[in-house]
Amino acid sequence: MLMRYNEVKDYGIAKAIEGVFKPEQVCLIIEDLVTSGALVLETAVPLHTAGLKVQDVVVLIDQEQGGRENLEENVIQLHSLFRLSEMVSVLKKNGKVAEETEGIVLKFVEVNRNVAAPPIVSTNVEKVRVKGLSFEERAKVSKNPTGKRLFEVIVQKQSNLCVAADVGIAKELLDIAENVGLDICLLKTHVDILPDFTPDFGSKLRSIAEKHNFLIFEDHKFADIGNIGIFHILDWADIVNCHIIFGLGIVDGLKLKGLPYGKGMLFLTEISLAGNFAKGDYTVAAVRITEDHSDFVIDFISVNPASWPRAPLSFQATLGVQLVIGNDVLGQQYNTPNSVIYDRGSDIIIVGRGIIKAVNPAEVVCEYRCQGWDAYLAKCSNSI
Ligand code: 5BU
Repeated sequence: MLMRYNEVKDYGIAKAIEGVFKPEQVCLIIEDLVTSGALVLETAVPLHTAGLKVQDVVVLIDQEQGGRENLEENVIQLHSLFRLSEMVSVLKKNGKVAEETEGIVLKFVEVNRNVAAPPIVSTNVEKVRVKGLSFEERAKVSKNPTGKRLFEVIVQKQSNLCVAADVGIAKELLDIAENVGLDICLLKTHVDILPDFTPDFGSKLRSIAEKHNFLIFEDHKFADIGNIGIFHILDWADIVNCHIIFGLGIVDGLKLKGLPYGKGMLFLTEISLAGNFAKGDYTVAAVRITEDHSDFVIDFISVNPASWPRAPLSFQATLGVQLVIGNDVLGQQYNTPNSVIYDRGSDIIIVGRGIIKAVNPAEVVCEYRCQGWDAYLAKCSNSI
């Protein structure tokens, strides 16, 4: 009997799966009910990654919202004791629920039958490693001008490293940009943490970016429609990001303002912080939307791209990277450059404190850059 936890805590067993097992053993998932199947797939991925074979799931009730079909696509068979529509009809026949209740439930089933297909989590691969597209190939197929430029810069500089410049003041950020600029393809900023922000910040950062040939990614996590705000982010940042918790208006809004200037977007599909809600149906919806905006959306911020069937074709940037695996007290979950790029199939590593809090950032940045690039080369030559 194994238990799967939603998040890995830094206390207790500190593992996603608790129990005694051997790789290659067959593991049956037991759930109370299934709707779209997203939760079962979320459970299946760490089990699969731990070497277990997941082929069947037993549930009490199938709510008939696409779960059976979605699981089948991922080679997992659903066995339900009851289907919701059958159950309500039996209850009605035996006088346990009113005809009206039966009608409401049957209507619910009918309306939601095809809800939310989440087949992005593939468990039917023997190994999660994927052979990635090369950056040269990505540059050729990218529909967004900034995306194309980013891939070209990566190739020219042989660097798939982005530094997250989370520092206290603007002057420090500009110093970091100078110090690490030669080794990076992208600099990530959080402009709203700079108490000394002045309107000339953008032009100063841009001139460093041009000198050292890197792009600027403002990790603002736009959410609401409305305008871009006091930082004039689209004047100086090449790439922005957003999530869609508040709906799709934000994608159209940013595209309207950014695309005429060739700007690009990295879409938040998964988050590296423990206990976040960017998973399951959210991730599915986010991936779908990006497909409709490929002129603007360069691709994704993600954590586990190897578990997506289309991972080899999509471009992924991943946060939560340090030279050793671990967590911080605020829930950041760290993986190494190799595990992020080679094992999980990401493309760019985004490193913050691992570099900027190092005694000598300029030295450490080389280590990350080499590890990230070597992992990329290994991934490209991967014959799996
Ligand atoms: P770190 O020092 O490498 O943990 O910095 C990570 C940075 O990335 C920090 O700016 C976070 O706000 C940011 N971040 C993240 O950690 N995880 C995510 O999924 C996203 C952003 Br999106």
